[in-house]
Amino acid sequence: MIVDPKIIWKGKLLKSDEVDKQVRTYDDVKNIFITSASLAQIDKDQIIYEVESVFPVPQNTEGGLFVGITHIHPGTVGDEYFMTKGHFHQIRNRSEIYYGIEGEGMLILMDEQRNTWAERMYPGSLHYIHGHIAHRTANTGATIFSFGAVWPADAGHDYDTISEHGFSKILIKQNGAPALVDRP
Ligand code: PAN
Ligand code: ZN
Repeated sequence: MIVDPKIIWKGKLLKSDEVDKQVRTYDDVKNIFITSASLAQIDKDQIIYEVESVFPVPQNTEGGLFVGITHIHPGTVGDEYFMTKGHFHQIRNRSEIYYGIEGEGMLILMDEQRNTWAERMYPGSLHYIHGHIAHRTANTGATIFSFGAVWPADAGHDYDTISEHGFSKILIKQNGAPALVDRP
């Protein structure tokens, strides 16, 4: 038997019978930025990022994989680039693959000892995110930054640790270029 693929992943297009779509506005994620909302001068409905995902197996399936695409809009809040919330995986040892598709960005990584570093992302760049490493992405370009991700179906997302303590470094636009600096 020969059948058509159930998922099409072509550039920044992810197509399947059921694509889950999440939209994160500034109002949804304003607390991830150090810059206070009163100074930010950003519309609360401004889209910061969108995530489209396909879940071929139920959540928490051991051995299963999920696939998704994240589109981060261009812009800054104060001098902080638009970015994702970021998370550790709930099951800490679960790793993940990120893949740069369009535009340019940065992958910000932090271990459990709060050491933070970053990798440039661009079309064709591939990033192996080891288990026990928190990950967040930022758009450092002037156009939409899109990247693909593949992660274990049972990884889960621990957002609380990051929303409580943040990453130990933040990515800011300094003299027009990205700089990773200590969180004030
Ligand atoms: C990604 C992320 C996606 C959005 O699919 O979930 O880029 O970032 P936040 O989940 O931090 O809002 C992934 O890392 N999945 O595990
Ligand atoms: Zn993840």
